[in-house]
Amino acid sequence: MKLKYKIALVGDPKVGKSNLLNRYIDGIFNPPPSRIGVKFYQKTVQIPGTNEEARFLFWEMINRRFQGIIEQHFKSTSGVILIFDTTRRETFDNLTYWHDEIKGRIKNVVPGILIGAKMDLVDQRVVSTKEAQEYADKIKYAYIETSAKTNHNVTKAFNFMIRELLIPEKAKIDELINKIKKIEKDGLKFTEEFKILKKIKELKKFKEGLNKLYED
Ligand SMILES: Nc1nc2c(ncn2[C@@H]2O[C@H](COP(=O)(O)OP(=O)(O)OP(=O)(O)O)[C@@H](O)[C@H]2O)c(=O)[nH]1
Ligand SMILES: [Mg+2]
Repeated sequence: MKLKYKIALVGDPKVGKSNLLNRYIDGIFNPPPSRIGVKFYQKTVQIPGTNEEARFLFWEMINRRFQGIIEQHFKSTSGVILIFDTTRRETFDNLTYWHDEIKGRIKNVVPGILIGAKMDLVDQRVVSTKEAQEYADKIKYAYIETSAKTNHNVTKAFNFMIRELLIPEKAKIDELINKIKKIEKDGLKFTEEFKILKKIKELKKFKEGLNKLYED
């Protein structure tokens, strides 16, 4: 099974998109800024207990001048991370705009999460956890607060996203197992039956591995 996902990070300028990705992928905070139109970050993770891997390609818009490129990338996006800055009210108010943008550009419904960034800046905080959670509930996204600076909840946030992406994958595995189980075993050679059992075992292991992927 080839698992490949493209995930868009969307939100106002300077909310902390790059730093969240830099922290998650490279374990660093505040690297030199990039000037290119669309920036990509890749993460490949081995699925525990199997020889398979899942590939995640994250991308963030850097400059809206690159509209054409952005359109193209949105087409194949499989998940969305919506971000606002907990210290700037307008970045929270603009979420409605961003959410509409996403809905307009991505045809299929894709899973998403909402991130409240810079939670380390406690004294400057202007958006409460409660109101952010309420907005997330409204748009049916999971909500989590992070700090790229202190590395609080960063991996957890991406694991939330991964979990959302894998839910349909696991449903597909269950379907496949059920289909295999329904195969008429009468008249099958022992070796064929053995193969079927082996396949079921493999699929179950794969599903277990997917569950482990976002545990920690
Ligand atoms: N205290 C604190 N500052 C942060 C955090 N994340 C980002 N910043 C700061 O916020 C500013 C913007 O961060 P970026 O990661 O560049 O934000 P961005 O959304 O990628 O910005 P653009 O791509 O330019 O729109 C920088 O000055 C960062 O140092 C955080 O978790 N805590
Ligand atoms: Mg950036």
